[in-house]
Amino acid sequence: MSEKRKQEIQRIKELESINLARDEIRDLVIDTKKEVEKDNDLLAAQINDELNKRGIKSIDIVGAIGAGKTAILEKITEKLSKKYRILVICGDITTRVDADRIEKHNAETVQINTGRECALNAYHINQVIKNKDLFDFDLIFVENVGNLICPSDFKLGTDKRITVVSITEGEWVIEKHPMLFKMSDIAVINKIDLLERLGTNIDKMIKDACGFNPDIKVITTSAKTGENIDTLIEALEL
Ligand SMILES: Nc1nc2c(ncn2[C@@H]2O[C@H](COP(=O)(O)OP(=O)(O)O)[C@@H](O)[C@H]2O)c(=O)[nH]1
Ligand SMILES: [Mg+2]
Repeated sequence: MSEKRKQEIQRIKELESINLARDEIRDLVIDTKKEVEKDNDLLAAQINDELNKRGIKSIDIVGAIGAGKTAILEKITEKLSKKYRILVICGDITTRVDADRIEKHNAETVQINTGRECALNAYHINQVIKNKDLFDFDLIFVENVGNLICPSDFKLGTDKRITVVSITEGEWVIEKHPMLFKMSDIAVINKIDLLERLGTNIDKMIKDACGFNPDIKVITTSAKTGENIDTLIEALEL
């Protein structure tokens, strides 16, 4: 990530913290948040080293509830399981619905229930990889808790991050969530099978994503019809 983008992200984070506490303790709150993040980032880097050492590719998927993260993973794992041994780690506050769905498509799954936490963090992922025999896998996917805000605070140690939005969320959804797009390698705009009905301005969505992050690859998909799922798989550069 470029220095300029890192600085932009830091500025947004400090802006968020301004309304967090009374004047006297505000600096302390901002510093504590920075420390928590630094600690998480350190562990994420260790996780990434460990996975790389073992030749395991890893990708995490973030996005709002209902954008189609699980549906996309169902399609991807179905195709890739012919070639790779896949582990999918699913984050959800209470259920294992997503893990059960994905398991039907030839991938092993682990469900993490976060309780009230709105995002997975590196400690969750570390817990899983410590307790798994990593020699059993070539590829790890992580589906984060459905949320477009909190996951931007926590790197997970994966090689790539995909952010998924869908056209049912409206053409402003990317414009309103700069952070995740700045931090992602791939932006997926899903549910394009519904375009005719909804008339969502996809060109604006693509322009917004590229405006936040000139390096991002934007791919429009339908997890329902399978359109462009192969293009997404290519973009994973496995
Ligand atoms: N029409 C249409 N529906 C989709 C598509 N992708 C997902 N869905 C539906 O949207 C709902 C939410 O999908 P899900 O994969 O659970 O989203 P997640 O919460 O992001 O994991 C489900 O009813 C899916 O069947 C798509 O590309 N087109
Ligand atoms: Mg899901």
